[in-house]
Amino acid sequence: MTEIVAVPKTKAKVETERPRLHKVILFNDDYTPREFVVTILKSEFRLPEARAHAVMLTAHQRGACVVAVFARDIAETKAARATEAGAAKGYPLRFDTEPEE
Ligand code: TYC
Repeated sequence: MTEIVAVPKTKAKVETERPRLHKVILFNDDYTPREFVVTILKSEFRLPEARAHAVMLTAHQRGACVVAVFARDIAETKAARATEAGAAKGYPLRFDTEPEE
């Protein structure tokens, strides 16, 4: 028996894109104490004191500031935990995530 095997002329090209990193963004509000924001940036995001203070100040002055970038699930978990830490104290402090370009 003669078997006819069709050989594909083109080779399937497998391209896996690297998963995008996600930014954690801190938003300003009128109620959360500055020191509390700095404390959260240090404890949840491991920012050194000076960096935490600079990020807090930029959000305070400009309305928002990128805290750091992480893999998506880590960014989302940290943003949620940090937002919850503020809510637990009755503050409207908000962190969100956004994919990097
Ligand atoms: N604007 C707040 C205040 O004056 C401090 C603050 C800074 C709050 C940054 C949130 O993301 C923030 N008490």
